[in-house]
Formats: sequence, structure tokens, C-alpha cells
Amino acid sequence: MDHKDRFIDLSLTEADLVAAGGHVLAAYVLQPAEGQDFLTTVAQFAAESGRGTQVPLGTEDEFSRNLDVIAYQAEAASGLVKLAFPLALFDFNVTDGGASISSFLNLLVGNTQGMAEIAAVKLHDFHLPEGFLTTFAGPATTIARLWRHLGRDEVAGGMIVGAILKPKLGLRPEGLAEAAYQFWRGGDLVENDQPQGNQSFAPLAETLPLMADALKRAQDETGSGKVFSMNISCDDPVEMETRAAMALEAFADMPESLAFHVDAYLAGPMALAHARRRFGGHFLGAHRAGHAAVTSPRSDRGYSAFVLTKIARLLGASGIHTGTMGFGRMEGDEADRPIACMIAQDSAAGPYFAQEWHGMARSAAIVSGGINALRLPSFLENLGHSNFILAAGGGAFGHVDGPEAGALSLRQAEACWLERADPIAFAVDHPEFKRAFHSFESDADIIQPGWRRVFSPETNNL
Ligand code: RUB
Repeated sequence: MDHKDRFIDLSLTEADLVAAGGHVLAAYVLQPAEGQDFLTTVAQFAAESGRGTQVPLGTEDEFSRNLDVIAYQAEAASGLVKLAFPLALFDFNVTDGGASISSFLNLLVGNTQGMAEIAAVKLHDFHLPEGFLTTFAGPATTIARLWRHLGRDEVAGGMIVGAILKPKLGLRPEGLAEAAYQFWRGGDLVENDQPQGNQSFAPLAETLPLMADALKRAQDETGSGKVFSMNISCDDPVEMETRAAMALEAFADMPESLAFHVDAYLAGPMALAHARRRFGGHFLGAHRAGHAAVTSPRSDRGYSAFVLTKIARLLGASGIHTGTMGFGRMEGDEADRPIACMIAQDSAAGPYFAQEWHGMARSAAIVSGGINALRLPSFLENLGHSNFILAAGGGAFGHVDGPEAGALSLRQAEACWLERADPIAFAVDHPEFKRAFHSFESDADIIQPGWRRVFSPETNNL
């Protein structure tokens, strides 16, 4: 039998597949290797995705053949290929019946990524039927908990002014705690950067009590709740639990102030699922250092940032790094907006599929990567709201007047956008925002080219 007859069925409609709820649907852009016919390659791709080989098998029976992965859309001009994976192919936990992202990724972007017949294939979107989606845990805690601790509205509490401690490595315990304290004086949340762990110059046993003390002082002095989000990414779940236990002990009298975060890409699904299971009462952030190795728009393999982000919500991340949509220093553009929207809605439009979340708790966007007070208003204009967590590094600690002023400048930038004010005019009465122009001069020259005429010795306004 020709592979094309068995593994491609263009008479299947997506509407029928979605309505029946028996398949995971996946959308790829595929380019065959040189000299390969498109449809033949699509059939081989579908065969490899399910049965895992191209050769005739004496071991197959009618039951296993009914579990074929079928290509129901294949467009040679655009390279768009959509596959339908029968639900029975997926792995479910022995302990609680939950589905597994490792198994899911294995089927959707496993060995097929290395097929010799394929020059490039990238997963851009997927659709889960209700019966499958609801077996994932989803977030246990949401941004509402942080807003409550900060004394804000719990539905739309506005931007949580957060920072990622910089320099990302090299500060000793006293330096880390002092930097965090200074930021908390004006801001809400501090997370340690992705590679910060238990380095020899800043062992957790010394750092955590100092962090807790710094946070308590900032809370007492400002009268506002503050949050420390601790990176607990590591290789071993026991080690992760040990680190989290140390933090829980240091923050024992203020558990509301403690959040955790885990790298959803480098530490991976197991780390995120484990952290969700063990510490679900705390806000759980998903960061994603290294993800561009597979998600970059310049890569035509792997999967997209949209896919990574959708997976993180399924695994239970309360907040997910979603990038800065071209307004920061990392790759991305304005069209990435659906990534941040999709995790925070009950029904969400992806690049290829509309997804119902069937009551799964929402995740919040964590916006990070080169954002400062000057870049924030246009970022907010593109996003259309400010109900997210900002995690500025250089934008907070690079302010010429220090981290407290950096935090205030970011808060003022949100206020500037909420008032739809002209940033230069707004800065005249908001000193920390104004000093952000001097802190990030090259950005100011591009974003607000007239600023030097207004804030100059001649106008007596520096
Ligand atoms: C932010 C930071 C972030 C990365 C990536 O610091 O270190 O971890 O930029 O963020 P800065 P994301 O504000 O100095 O860039 O994964 O959200 O793209």
C-alpha cells in the first residue's frame, strides 16, 4: 500500500475532528529535503509520527492500524501540514491519570525532527480536545494571589513592578539582598536571574535569610506587600525540594511573599510539573532561558514560542515569560501578542487553532528582556493592558539613581500609558521617569528624539 493512501486523508475536515474530540491536532510548516516529493514526504512524516517506521510490519494488527497519525491538510506552496494524533497514542500517569508533556512532545516533535527526508519541520500550534486538556493540572495559583498580597484589585490589579537581579552572577549574599531591598523600596517583586542558584560566592544558606530580612524591612518601611520569586531550577527533584524547603524556612513567617520559578525549557516539563505538584500553593513562574535554540523564528525546526508557552500553562505555571514583542532586547515582534493573550484567556486564538481552556486557571504573562521605562509605554500600547508581571533587569538596576528610582520609573511609565500622556510632558513632573531618559540615553534618542531639548541645562530641567 502506498504510504500516501494510508497516512494522508484530505477528506477529513478540521471542524469534524474538533467536534469529535478524539484527536490532538498539530500544525507544522514542513519542507522536504532536496529532490523529495511533498506529499510522499508528508506521508512519511505522518507514518514516523505514529507507527515510528516506514517499512511494512508483520507486528501490526487492525487495532494498531486504527491508531495511525493522519495528515488531513497538506499544502505544498506554504508547506503547511496538519496532523491528527489519536488520543490513545498518548501516555497517562499511573498515579493520577494526568497526561504527560514529555510524551506529547515525543510524539509531536520527537524523532520526526531528524528525518533524512525532511529539510525543515517546525511545530507552530496544536489543539487539544477537552477530554485530553483537562487531564493536565494547569496552574494552582494565579496572579490574583500576588495582587491580593500587594493590596490590589484581584481581577485587574495592573502591572506588578518586578525586577531580575543584575548582574546576573557575581553578587555575594549581602550584595544580592541589598540590591533586592533597594528595588523593593519602589517596586513589588524581585526574582533571581535564571542561572542564580547555589554558587560558591552566594550559597543559598547565606543568601536566603538575608533576602528574607531585606524583604521584611522593605515591607515594614513601605507598608506594602513584597514578593521574592526564587529560581529552583536544577537537575534533580530532591535537590529542588531541598532548595525550596530552605526558602520556605527563611520565609516561614511571610509565606505570601515567597514565589518560585523554574526553567520550562532547560529544566523542562518534569521540573515544572514537579514544582507545581509540590509547591502549588505558591505562585510558580516559568522562565525559559535557552528556548530560542528551538523556538527562534529564524529556526525552521523545533517548535515555536507559542507552543512552549501553551505547554507551560498546561503544566501549571502561574506566570510565563512571554517576551517583549520586539520592544525589548530579545528576538520577537509585535505579532507575538497572541502568546501573552492565549495564556490569560478562557478561549484563545492561536496561529492555526482556536483553543478552549475548559475552565483551566489562567496564567499571567511575565514580561522581560531589555524593557525600561522608556520602552514600556509603546509595549503597553501594543499589548493593550498592563495586567502582567514586569521583570526588568537593566531597566531596574541600570537607572542612574539606583534600583528604587528604577522601580519608580517603571511604575510611572505604566501611569504615563494609562493616562495616554505624552512621555516627555509626563516626565517633567515625574522625576524618576525623567531620569530614565538620562539612564537610557540611546533609547531616549530613538524613542523620544525631542527629549534633549526639554531636559537640558539651558531649560534648567535635568
Ligand atoms: C531580563 C533577563 C531575562 C532575559 C530573557 O533582563 O535577564 O531573563 O532577557 O527574558 P534585562 P525572556 O531586562 O536586562 O534584559 O525569557 O522573557 O525573553
